[in-house]
Amino acid sequence: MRDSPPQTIYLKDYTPPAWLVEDVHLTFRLAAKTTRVISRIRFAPNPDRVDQTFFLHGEDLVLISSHIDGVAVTPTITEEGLSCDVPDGPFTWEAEVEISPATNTALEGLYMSSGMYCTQCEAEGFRKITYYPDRPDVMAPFTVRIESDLPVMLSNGNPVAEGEGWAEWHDPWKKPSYLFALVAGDLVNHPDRFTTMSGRDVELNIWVRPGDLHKCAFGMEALKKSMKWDEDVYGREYDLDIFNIVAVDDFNMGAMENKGLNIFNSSAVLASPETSTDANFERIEAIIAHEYFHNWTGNRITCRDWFQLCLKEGLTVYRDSQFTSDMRSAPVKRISDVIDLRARQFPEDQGPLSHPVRPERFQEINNFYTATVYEKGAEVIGMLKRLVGDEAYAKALDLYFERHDGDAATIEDWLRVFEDATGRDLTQFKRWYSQSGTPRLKVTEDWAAADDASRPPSRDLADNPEAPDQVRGGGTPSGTYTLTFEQHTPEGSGQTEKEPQVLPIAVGLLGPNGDEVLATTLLEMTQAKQSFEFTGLSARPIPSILREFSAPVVLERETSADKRAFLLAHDTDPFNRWEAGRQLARDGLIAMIRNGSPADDRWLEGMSRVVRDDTADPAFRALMLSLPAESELAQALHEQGTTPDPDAIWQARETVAQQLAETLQDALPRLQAEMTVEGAYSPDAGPAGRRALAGKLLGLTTRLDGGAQAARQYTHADNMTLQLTALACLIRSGRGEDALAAFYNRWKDDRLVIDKWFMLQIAEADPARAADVAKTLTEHPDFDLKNPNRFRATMGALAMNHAGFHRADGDGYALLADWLIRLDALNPQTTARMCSVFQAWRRYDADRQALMRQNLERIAAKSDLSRDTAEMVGRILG
Ligand code: 0A1
Ligand code: ZN
Repeated sequence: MRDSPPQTIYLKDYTPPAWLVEDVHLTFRLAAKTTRVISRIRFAPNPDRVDQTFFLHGEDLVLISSHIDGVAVTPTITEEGLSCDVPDGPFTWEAEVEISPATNTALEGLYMSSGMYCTQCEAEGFRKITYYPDRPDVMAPFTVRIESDLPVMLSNGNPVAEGEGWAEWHDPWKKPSYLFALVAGDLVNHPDRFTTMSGRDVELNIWVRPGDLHKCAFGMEALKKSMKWDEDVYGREYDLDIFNIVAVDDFNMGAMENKGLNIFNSSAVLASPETSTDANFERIEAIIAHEYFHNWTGNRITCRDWFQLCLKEGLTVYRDSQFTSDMRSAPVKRISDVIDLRARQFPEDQGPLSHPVRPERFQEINNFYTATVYEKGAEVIGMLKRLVGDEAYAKALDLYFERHDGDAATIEDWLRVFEDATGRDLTQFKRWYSQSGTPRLKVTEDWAAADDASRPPSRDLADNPEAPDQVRGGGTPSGTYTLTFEQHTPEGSGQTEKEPQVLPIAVGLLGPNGDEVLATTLLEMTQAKQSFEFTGLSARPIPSILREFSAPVVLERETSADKRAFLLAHDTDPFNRWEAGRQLARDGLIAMIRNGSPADDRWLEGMSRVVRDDTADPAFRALMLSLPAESELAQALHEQGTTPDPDAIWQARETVAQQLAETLQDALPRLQAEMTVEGAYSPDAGPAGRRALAGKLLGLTTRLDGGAQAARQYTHADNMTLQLTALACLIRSGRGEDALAAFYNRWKDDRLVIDKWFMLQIAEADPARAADVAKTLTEHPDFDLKNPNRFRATMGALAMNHAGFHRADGDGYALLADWLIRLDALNPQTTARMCSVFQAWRRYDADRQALMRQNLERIAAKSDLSRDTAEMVGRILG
C-alpha cells in the first residue's frame, strides 16, 4: 500500500514522453510466487521532448539487477517507479525483476486464475510486470520469450520459435504496453481459419480449460462474423497470421483487446445452449465483436493519454452496436441500448460521479471505465454520424485510418478528420466531449391553421428573437406548425455555466388519422432556444420527437396520455412507439405511487393491442411489455420533487403487473402457444425473440396460476433460457425452493451456471428477504470473494433488488459495505466499481441517506484503503 497522498492528474498537464522505445525484448521465467521478468529495451530520445527525465513506472516489483549499455546501474526507486542517469543518445536498458503472480488478487499485471498464468495490463497494469514507460503514447514492437513447463504459452503477435519448455512470440506492430498479454497454462483450443479480403489466411483459436471445449463454437462463429463485418462495413482487415482468444475465470471486466491475444472473462465467451441464456449469447457476440474491432479502433490507432479513452471506447462501442443491429434487429438493439443508457449512464451523469465524456482529471484511471466514457461516448459518435450523413461518416473514417494509423491520437485529431472530410466546423459539437451532464430538452408546440396564418407569432415565437427555421416549404393548404425547443444542462462536476450543445433532433409528424404527414426529418439545434416551423399542413399534427433517440437528452414534454396512446398505436418509428408506451407506463406508475391512482387504462389497452400484433417482432413486443425499472422510477420521482419510497415503488410495479396479467388473461394461452419454438435450440434473433416474449408471458401467467405452468416448464426445459425463466417465476411466486436445490445439484460443477444460481435467488427475492438471502449465500461454500463474477453475482444482485437493497433497516447497505471493505484489500478495482451502487444516495429520504452515508464513511475509514476505492467513495460523498 502506498504512503503518499493520492495525486490528481490533469489533462492540461500532458507532456510528451522524453524517451521513446524502439524495441522491447522480454523473457518470462514463470513460477507461481517467483516469476522472473528480464527486459531488454532500446530507448531513444523523443525529438519532441520538453525535458530529459528518464522515469520508468514500476509497482510491487523486486529489482534484481539493472544495466545501461551493459554497465550495472543503481536507480532511485520509489513506490511508483524508478529514475536513473542515462546517456544523451540512444541506449539499451536491461533489468531483471521478480514478481508473484500467485498472490496477485487484484487481477492486474501478471496473475493466476484456475492454475493458468494470464495478464491484464489496461490501464496501468504493465508496471506491475516490469519497469517501463507505461503510458499509451510510447509504442514499440515486442518480442516475448516464455519459459515454463506448461503446454501452452501465448503472447501477442505471431509465434516465431518454440522448444522444450519455451516459446517465443513477436509482434511486429508498434503497441503501447497496455496491450501486452501473456498466457500460459494447461489449455486446449477450438481452432478455425479465416481468409481476409486480400486473401491472407489467418489461424484462429479459442483457448479454454479442457472441460470447456464444448462451449467455444458460438464464440468462434461470432469472431468470424466480426472479421467479415469489419471488412465489409469499414474496409478493415486483420493484420497478423494468428488471432487467439483465451477464456479466464477470474477477470475484473468483460474482456480485453490485447493485440492478437484477446483475453476474456469466461462469462463473455463461453456458451452452450444447456448452460447459457439467449441474453448470454447476444452479449458474447457483442463483446467478441467489440474486442475484435479494437484491433483498428484502439490498437492500430490508440490513445495519446488516458483522458482520450473515449477515442477508442466510444468508437468501438458504436461499432459493436452497429454490428449487433446488422446481425439482429436494429430497433430492438436501439431500444435495449437506450434502456441501458438510462439505467447506467444517466444516473452517473446526474449524480456525484458525473464527468465529461473526455474527463479532465482523475486520481485512478481505472475508475473512468464508465458508462459515460463508453456508452455516452458511443452516443456522441452516433450524433456525429447523423449530423454529417452516412457517406461523409465513411469518408471521415477512411481519412482517420489513413491519417492516424500507428498513432496515439486525441479527440482533437478525431474531430479534425471530420472537419477536413466534411468542411464542417465542429467547435460547438466538441462540447459533447467537455461538458458533463445530461441536457434537458423542453419542447412546446404551436399551431396556426390555414386561415389563421397571418396572425401574429405565438408567445413562444415572440420569446425567441431568432426567426424560426423553416423545415418544409409551404404548399396548400398551409397551416403552420411550430416546435420550440429549449435546452439546459444542469450544473455538475464543477462546471457551472454550460453552453448550448449541438442537438440532432429527428422528428416526424403524424396526421390526426395516424398517417405520417412528415417522414423523419433531422432538425439541427445549436442555440439555447430554437424554433422550427413546418408548413403546408392541413391539420394540427401530432409530433414524434427524438426518433431513434437521436440525442442522449432528457426530453421534457407536457403531453396528454391520449397523445402518448396515439403514438403508441401509430408511430412509424419503432423506438418512439416503444417510448410512448414506456412513458405511459411510467406516468401511470408515478401517479399510482404519488396519489394512489389506478393503473392507466390507455396503457393496458395499448399493451393488449401490441402483444396481439403479430406483424410486430416478438422481441419488440417483449420490450414493450417490460415495465420501467424501480431505479428508473426512483429517479423520475426525484426529478419531479418527490422523495422516492422504494417499497411504494415496488408495490406499484407489482399492482400494475398484476393488472396487466388480468387484462391479458384470455389471450395468454394462445400467445404462449404461438411463441413456442420447436426444434433444436438456436440463439439467433428470431427464436430468441420468441422466447423473450414467451418469458414475459410466463411471468404474467405465473401471477394468475401461482407458478403451475412455470413448474412444468422448469421440468421440461431443454435449454438454459427456458430453465432460468421458469426458475425466476418460481422464486417470485414463492415456490422456488425445490427447483433451486435441483438446479444447484445439476450444475454445481459449472461456475458460470452457479453464478446464475447465486444471482437469481437474490435478484428475484421478496425485497423483505433479499439482504438475508444474500447474507446466507455469502456463507455458502461456493461464495468466493476472489472471483469477481461470483462477487458481482451476489452483491451486484443485491443492489439490483432495489427495494431489497434499500430496506429501511439498512441491512442491505451494511452487508454490501462489509463485503466491500473485505474485498478492497484483495481487489481494489472491483470494489471501487461496485461502490457506484451508492451513487444515488442523496435521492432518498433522510433516514436512508443517513444509513448510506454511515456505510460510505465506514468504507472510507478503512485503514490502507486503496486509491481506487478512496477516490470513488470521496466523489460519491462529495
Ligand atoms: N478495454 C477493454 C476493457 C477493459 C478496461 C479496463 C480493464 O482494466 C482496468 C480491463 C478491461 C474493453 O473495452 O473491452
Ligand atoms: Zn473497449
